[in-house]
Amino acid sequence: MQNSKWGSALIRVLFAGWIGVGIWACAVDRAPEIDYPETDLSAAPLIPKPLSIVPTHDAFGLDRHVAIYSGAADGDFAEVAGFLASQIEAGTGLRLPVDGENPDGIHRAIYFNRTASDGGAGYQLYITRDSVLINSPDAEGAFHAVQTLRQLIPQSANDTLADYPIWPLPTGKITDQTEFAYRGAMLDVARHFFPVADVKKYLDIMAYYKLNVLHLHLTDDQGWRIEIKSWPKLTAVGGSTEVGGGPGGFYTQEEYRDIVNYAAERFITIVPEVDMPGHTNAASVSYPFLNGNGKTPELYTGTRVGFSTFDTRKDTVYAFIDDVVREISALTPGPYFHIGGDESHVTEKDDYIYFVERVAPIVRKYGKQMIGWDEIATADLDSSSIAQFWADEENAREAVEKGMKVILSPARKAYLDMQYDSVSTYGLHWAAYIPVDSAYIWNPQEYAAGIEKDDILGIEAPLWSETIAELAELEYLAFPRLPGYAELGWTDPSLLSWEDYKLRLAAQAPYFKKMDIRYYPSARVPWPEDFPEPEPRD
Ligand code: TNX
Repeated sequence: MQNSKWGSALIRVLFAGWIGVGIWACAVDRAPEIDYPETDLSAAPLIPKPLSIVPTHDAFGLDRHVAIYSGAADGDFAEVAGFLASQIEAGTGLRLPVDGENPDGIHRAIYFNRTASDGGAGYQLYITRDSVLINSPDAEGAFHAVQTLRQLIPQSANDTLADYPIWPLPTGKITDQTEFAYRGAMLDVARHFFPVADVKKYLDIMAYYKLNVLHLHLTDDQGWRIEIKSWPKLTAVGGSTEVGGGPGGFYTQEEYRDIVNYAAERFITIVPEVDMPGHTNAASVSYPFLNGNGKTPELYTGTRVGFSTFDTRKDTVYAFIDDVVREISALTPGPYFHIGGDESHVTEKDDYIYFVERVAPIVRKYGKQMIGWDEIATADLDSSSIAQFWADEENAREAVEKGMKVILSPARKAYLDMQYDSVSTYGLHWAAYIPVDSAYIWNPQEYAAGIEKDDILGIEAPLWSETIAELAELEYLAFPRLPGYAELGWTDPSLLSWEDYKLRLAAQAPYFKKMDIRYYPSARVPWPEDFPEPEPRD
């Protein structure tokens, strides 16, 4: 099965390569003979690690003589080709023509080629001395190939090979596909608000590591962060502060749409979360009827959890929720709506279950699949809902028994807001201290008894923001742990080891620097010696 699959894939690829070279022969001049220094594709510090790498120990010279061809009549491939060109320009200054007609002075080319579908968001990348060929059944796979290619571009050009700069890429063949369809990160923009630009930077970095879901925790006790036109006080009142009493903030619908589009250009799905029936103080301050206790609560800027609840037996609460789900769903092209559902400590158990079972059809009515934190599995739900396992393995197993898929975010391994150790700045430690190696050394497919690969939609690394107010602080907690979760979501676990990964992680330092990421320079990672640690911002 495996063999014949690779066999037919190989024939397709050879065929496509042959066509590609045919096109190339018409489009390009003769390449000058250049003696490249020895290269080894298998030594490239790629994250996530690809399924297979076969090095051929030569080089493709990325230089001003390269053109990009997206493949005729493939609109979505052309967008991916354009993304590649813009990233090459940002990294090297080279402005490579995309789909130009026989541009002058072109010696080499990067070709996109659509192949028959074989699933897995996968791609093949063939790098020879004269061409780079990206084979994929769809634009998503081609986009993943582009990320691999970006990671192969040296940080600085070689200026001694010719009288112009050349960035030599190691040659060989990479065959790759993902282990899990859902490879997520979460930002809590409710405890502290983070503006659109910060979210976009996170999306840029996520895409580089092939993460494909950003879950936005949009509401909590301390703040409501998304404009709802039919209930304007949610943001006018509920969005007006944050933990510590800062000014808070919120996304207008236009800004949220901008985030959604920016993510979509990077093949990232936005999952909006409105956390209910607990974690709802900000909503109830804005509209006091929601909590049903006759009291108008005050804005909350502390960090306690589990003290607020909606009145789950009141029809007007569901009319409110219907409006919220309708407006957010209309702005969200992705398939999911996250209802929260965690830590509803002051909601009676019966009321909680009644609530989840009443919200499920509302989410379905607006065409979305419901996700909730693992507690929702205690309600009577069908297999279309998804449980996000964060704390209670029993809940996760209950979800699996109901045929629901599970997203793995176990707090002891996957919570980016856990401190690295007892002296590291920022973060909490209620679940664990999570040093960089511990964050990586676990197998999602074996983490919880009774939860098998087929039950797992994917993994997600949440970043709660009680202790972080600025982007630099957010980055301190997310990096360098985030690329490890990207690898756990993407790569076959049998290929992974910390000893190998830590070297590839250390090699990310120049990328972190280029992106101005204020990462935590953990001593467990052998960072390049001549490389400066990030300076605190300001
Ligand atoms: C638990 S995880 C929470 C959040 C907190 C987080 C802090 C989850 C579903 N609920 O409300 O922010 O711990 O680590």
